[in-house]
Amino acid sequence: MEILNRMQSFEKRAGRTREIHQLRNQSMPQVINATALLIFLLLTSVSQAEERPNIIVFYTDDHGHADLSCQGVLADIRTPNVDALAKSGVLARNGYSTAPQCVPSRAGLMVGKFQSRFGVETNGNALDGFNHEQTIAERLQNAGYVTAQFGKWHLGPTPKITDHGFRHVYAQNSGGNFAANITLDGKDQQMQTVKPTRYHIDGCSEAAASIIQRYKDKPLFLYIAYRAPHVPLDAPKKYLNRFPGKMPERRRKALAMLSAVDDGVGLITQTLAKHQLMEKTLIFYIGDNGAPLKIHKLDAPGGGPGWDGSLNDPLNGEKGMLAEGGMHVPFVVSWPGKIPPGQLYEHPISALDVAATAAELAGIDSKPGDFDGVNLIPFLSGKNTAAPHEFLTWRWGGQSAIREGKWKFLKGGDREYLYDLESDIQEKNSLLKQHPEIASQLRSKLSKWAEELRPPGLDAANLSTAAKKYFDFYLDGKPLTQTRAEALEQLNQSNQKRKKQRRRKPEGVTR
Ligand SMILES: [Ca+2]
Repeated sequence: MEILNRMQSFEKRAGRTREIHQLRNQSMPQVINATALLIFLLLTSVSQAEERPNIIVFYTDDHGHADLSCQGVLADIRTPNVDALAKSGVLARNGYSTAPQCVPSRAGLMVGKFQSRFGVETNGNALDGFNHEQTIAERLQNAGYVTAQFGKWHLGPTPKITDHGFRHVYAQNSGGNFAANITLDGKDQQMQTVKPTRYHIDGCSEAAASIIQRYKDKPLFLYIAYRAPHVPLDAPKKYLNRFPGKMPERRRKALAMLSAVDDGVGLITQTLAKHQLMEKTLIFYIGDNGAPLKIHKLDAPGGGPGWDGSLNDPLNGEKGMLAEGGMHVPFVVSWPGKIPPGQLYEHPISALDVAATAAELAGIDSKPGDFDGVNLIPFLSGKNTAAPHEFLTWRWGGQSAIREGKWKFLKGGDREYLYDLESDIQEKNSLLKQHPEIASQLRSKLSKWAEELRPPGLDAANLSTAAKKYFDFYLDGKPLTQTRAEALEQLNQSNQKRKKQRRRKPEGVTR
């Protein structure tokens, strides 16, 4: 009877009390048969629960495509722990974020739908649309996952992160005060403004490792969004000292911040390994958008906005553009035992795929229109060798783009470009005149998609002055209108203005 009672307690949770009740009123042979059936159901339920993996998303900020050592592009970057993650699974050669800017990119990732469907296309848009959407964290939380957010949010006030499906919050993206309802060692506290006691990247990693330790027996969803290497470039000596060579100071600082991120990835994977959780954990590592270079890559002293020291090589363009440099980002996926190791994956994939993949693995029912992405696991495991997407599409502030196979059609205001990315990943030679029919087909698919957005259409916004300058320089090969010295002077002036403003207005809880 004890086993029966235990089964009843388990099955009650699974909504099967009726079968147990019937079982109590049956004769012995029937009980044996029914018991065998229940034991089977019990075992399969347990195994289904066990099969639901932890899902961890590392999301870096303004992290250029070149800046993982496993990309093999530049020799100065060192990210051994992210390299090991890529080696254990997939390094995506064509991994994309949904926008060349923080807010829309994060909104798309969290909801799993292209963000202009709910009106969050650029940093300046109101977040009402986002606030009405269900995030993947909410869906996972409803499905029984323990959910936790670390680092940068940028989708509304940090104390409200819990309204978007995160039970635990350790929101820190600057040296200023931050909002947290857990301590560094993963214990609960009231949501409160907290003074930092660690470098923000280290604090996020430590808190995340504590949560893994605390919930080692439960399915977890961790969103670890380091504000790195986004400005202000604030790496402490410990990390700066790892890069002693001659180089621009902004480069050294970016390398140091990314080294702190890499240590964090190492701490998380070691914590998972310590509890034999690596094979039970799907990990994504994705950049939110390309590095800002501000054309000149000024090594300007005094911090402030400008080049963040990261690089998009060999891609053309930068943050704020739908050229490859703006949204073709570092993208790694690992799930030992489920995704074969050592893969370079060539088909284009998107940050939108994170939510669709997570929902499917968590057994969440979804309806058409819930997600724009796909479950990547059949593709990355090799079961399905087709391309995960027929095409990928973007729209951001007067720019729009579509990639289908090797072709990319890009539109900025009235300007149009067609690139063969297989032979021209640097987007140097537009083939619009040579292949007008391909451009026309892609334009028509892109237009059709854009009709579903809010507001609809390809020309819903104008190309900004800054973007016009970028298009002139990166895509149209026009000479620069501003010299390096003039750009430096302008940056220094804006830094001084910002410092004065900051003195007048002390920093509060980060947004
Ligand atoms: Ca960003």
